[in-house]
Amino acid sequence: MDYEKFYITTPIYYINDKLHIGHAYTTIIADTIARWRRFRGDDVLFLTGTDENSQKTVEAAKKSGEEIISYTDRLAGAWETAWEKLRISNTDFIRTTEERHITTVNDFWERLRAADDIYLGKYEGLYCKGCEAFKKEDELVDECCPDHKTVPEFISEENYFFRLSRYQKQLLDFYEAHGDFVAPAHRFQEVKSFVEGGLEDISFSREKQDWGIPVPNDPRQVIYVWADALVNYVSSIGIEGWEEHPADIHAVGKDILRFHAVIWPAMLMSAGLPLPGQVIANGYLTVGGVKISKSLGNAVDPMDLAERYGVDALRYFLLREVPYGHDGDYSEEKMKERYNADLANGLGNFAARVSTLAEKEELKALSLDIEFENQINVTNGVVVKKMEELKFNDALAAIWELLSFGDRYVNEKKVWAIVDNDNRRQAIFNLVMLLEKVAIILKPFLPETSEKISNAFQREGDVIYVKKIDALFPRIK
Ligand code: ME8
Repeated sequence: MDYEKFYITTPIYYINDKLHIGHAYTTIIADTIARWRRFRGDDVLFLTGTDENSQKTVEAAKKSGEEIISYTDRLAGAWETAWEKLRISNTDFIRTTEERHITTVNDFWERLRAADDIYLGKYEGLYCKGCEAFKKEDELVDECCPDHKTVPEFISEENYFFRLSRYQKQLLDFYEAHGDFVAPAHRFQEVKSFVEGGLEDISFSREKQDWGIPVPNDPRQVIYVWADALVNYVSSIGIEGWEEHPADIHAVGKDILRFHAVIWPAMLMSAGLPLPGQVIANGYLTVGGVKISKSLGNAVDPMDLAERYGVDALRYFLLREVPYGHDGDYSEEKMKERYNADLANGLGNFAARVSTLAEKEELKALSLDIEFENQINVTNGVVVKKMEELKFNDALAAIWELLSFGDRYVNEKKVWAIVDNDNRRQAIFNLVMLLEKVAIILKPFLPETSEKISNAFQREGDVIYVKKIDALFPRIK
């Protein structure tokens, strides 16, 4: 078969706590794209994992009174299980404490050093532990990190630096030549302005830390979280694998876009390795306008939502409710509203209606009425285009328009009451084909539901049997 390789990644997440809906959001976006690509025939590598070499891990282990190794094993296991429960279709799960990663980080460091891009210097400045990042005064609000609402710590130490400043022109040229390197476009603009403003060399190691990957040939220092974490994308497939086919898409949140769109490409340039195809950044999920975060204590548990509404309902809500790249506010009322209106009344009701009509008939394959054929083609075209534009919400809206078209047809034709056998069968055949098409195209978005609907269809020769599809999404009060 003639398929193409496609490689997509999520951020590797910190393990100082269990996951919340913000992490699930980015991972579900990446999963939808991964499934979409498979659906279109690509051979997909999909990587997620855990970022363990952080002071956050040390503190969290201490807090829970565990040895750090057993703590990291337990938490990484919990994240992996959570992704399984959410039906995430990742093909690899990387932990930064794994040997394959440590080896790659060492090789990578060697390459940067050989390019004369690593030097020892003195760092003085403010550090936010929540972000694991150095902050400038003008990034603070009331002297606090705007994301973590904590006062950063003043640090003065000897560090290894990365000559990021050297890459300003190369980065700008690269952005110029790759007009969709960052999506959505407004985020790319932010990245370009930042780089145009000038780049300073950045600290790539930390002193006096007892947890993390030691700097090669200088065990007094550990490699700074980001210089370590970003390399995970290469560790999964090896340097040779990356040279052959680098990541096509890094899916991240806007908080870490600069690391991925500025520092990471510069590191790859320095290492003489190819650059990823695209970095896509989602906005923040908020509650009452405030970013959901572990440290702010306003986390929403996606596992609880998946339990109560179903995994597909959670996926549907996140993909449909929030235009990609923008912030979106979460509330249980909105979740329930979407669920009842679009899933219980919309898709669920339509599937029940059509399958009820169809189960009483012996349906021979007919040719589809032209208006159905047209409508289905239009939907297909819109979905393909919207997926290219990362407008998941519009792609879903288009599928729901197709459902409404089908619903209107049932009502207007009063299909259940058509007396003429041929006419009735033709009408029902149209509807069955439409429902089957919906099930197929929903596969990347709502994998479980798609499967449930498809399983209700059975073909024997040119006869199609349809089983009744009972409440896919029972109404929730
Ligand atoms: O930053 N809304 O890990 P992290 C939307 N280890 N997305 C959110 C979100 C929210 N409220 N909160 C978190 C790290 N996210 C590093 C990454 S990658 C080489 C290293 C998502 O556990 C979003 O994707 O803090 C964000 O970028 C990521 O979780 C941060 O996860």
